[in-house]
Amino acid sequence: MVTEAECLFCKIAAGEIPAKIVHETERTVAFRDVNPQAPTHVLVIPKGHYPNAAALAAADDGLADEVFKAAHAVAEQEGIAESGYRLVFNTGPGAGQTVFHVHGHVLGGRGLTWPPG
Ligand code: DGP
Repeated sequence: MVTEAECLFCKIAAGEIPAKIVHETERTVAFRDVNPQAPTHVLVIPKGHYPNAAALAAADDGLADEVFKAAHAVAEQEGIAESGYRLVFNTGPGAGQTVFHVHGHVLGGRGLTWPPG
């Protein structure tokens, strides 16, 4: 279990580790993925530490709404809101989650196939 003190995305949110930030609100921040899988690949996170999407939803304080709104704002800013984009929250190791600070992947700028791998 990763503690908040050790959490990579907490450090990015705090500005302790550099990232290409593209959008920020009081409680969220969005930055480019270090290993992009599409022309636009941005990660949207709450600044507070929640290990996954279920924990964020359980917080029930409007923060999940803010993360969704921030993701759509990123899509508009990146010019992919009209053509379509994918918002993915890998939740748990079996789904491919590798960083245990909830993050939504905003992916777009190319045709996206279904089902995902
Ligand atoms: P996931 O597999 O859903 O937990 O996604 C984690 C993503 O985080 C993965 O696409 C790569 C990205 N990532 C990992 N380390 C860093 C980092 O230090 N900086 C940035 N910008 N992205 C990172």
